[in-house]
Amino acid sequence: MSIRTDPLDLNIIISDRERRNGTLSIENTQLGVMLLHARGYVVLQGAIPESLVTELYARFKTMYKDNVQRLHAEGHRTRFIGEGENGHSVFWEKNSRFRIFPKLRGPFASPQVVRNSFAESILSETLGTDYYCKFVSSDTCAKGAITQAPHRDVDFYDEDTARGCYVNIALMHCGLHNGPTEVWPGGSHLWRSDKFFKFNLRPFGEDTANPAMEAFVSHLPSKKLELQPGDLLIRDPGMWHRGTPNQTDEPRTMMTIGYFRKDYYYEYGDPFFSIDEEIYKDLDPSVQELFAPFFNMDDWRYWKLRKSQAIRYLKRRQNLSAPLRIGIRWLAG
Ligand SMILES: O=C(O)CCC(=O)C(=O)O
Repeated sequence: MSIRTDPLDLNIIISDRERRNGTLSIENTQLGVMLLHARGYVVLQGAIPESLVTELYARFKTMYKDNVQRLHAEGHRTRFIGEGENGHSVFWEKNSRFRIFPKLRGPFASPQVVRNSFAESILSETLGTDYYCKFVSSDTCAKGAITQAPHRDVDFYDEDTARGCYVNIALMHCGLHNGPTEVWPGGSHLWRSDKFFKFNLRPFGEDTANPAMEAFVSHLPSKKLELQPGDLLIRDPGMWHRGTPNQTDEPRTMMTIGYFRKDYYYEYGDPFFSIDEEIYKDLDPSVQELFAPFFNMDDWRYWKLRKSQAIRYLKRRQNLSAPLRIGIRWLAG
């Protein structure tokens, strides 16, 4: 009896030869690029060595525990918690989902994590060789998290290719039992915004119920993705997806890193949540290159980021005068 494999589970298994060379073969690069383009995602199985995943996960668990304590200390009054005095990570929590931005030190700064050599050929073919990294974060789904609304993570595209790629790295078994990411496979370059807005389907915003979108996507096939520790998922942030609940007591976690084309500014996330001047200087040159636009005053992204930071800072301040509030709204566009 033959066992049929779901084609949506078919991905790239890195061969011994590719592992020795440290890069994907031309055939696998082409397959990866096409799957990302047409299906919206591709998984590179075993892209991160086991010893590194073990170290990442151990460090992550400490950071998570620390942050849960910080959240409790705040009496859950705030959902956004900035850098602590002891070099704590920036994070926020919504409905038992944590987005934590680790500092790029130790294993988190490894080029195998931030500039993975197997993902490189797929990313540079999709985004151009001069793509940049906007943020390094993690998605943790703890017990109590609810099913998110289906959403996309990026504006609609006018052009026929993705403007960015999200990379998720599983730090543990992210299975069907502990809150898998559900995706609606498909090339997002085919989706057009006008119908969504005209029919009030609200393509963005995962944390508020979206019955119209739920009704629509219930007519489309979806897939809950399963990742083994060290698997690396590359996905188009325009592909519909959502987080699902974790029924277990152990929070499910994976890293989430955002890469973008050099001519596109992605508002979400901030590289300075993970790096500062000092950390930047210590980074491997291949990783440093990904953040260089934010340290170069001649680069437009340097100023764009400073402007967003200033607006974010001002928005958080209470008791602003009315003219200042209007000014901020105008600046934010
Ligand atoms: O954690 C996940 O599985 C997905 C989370 C997600 O899509 C989000 O928070 O935007």
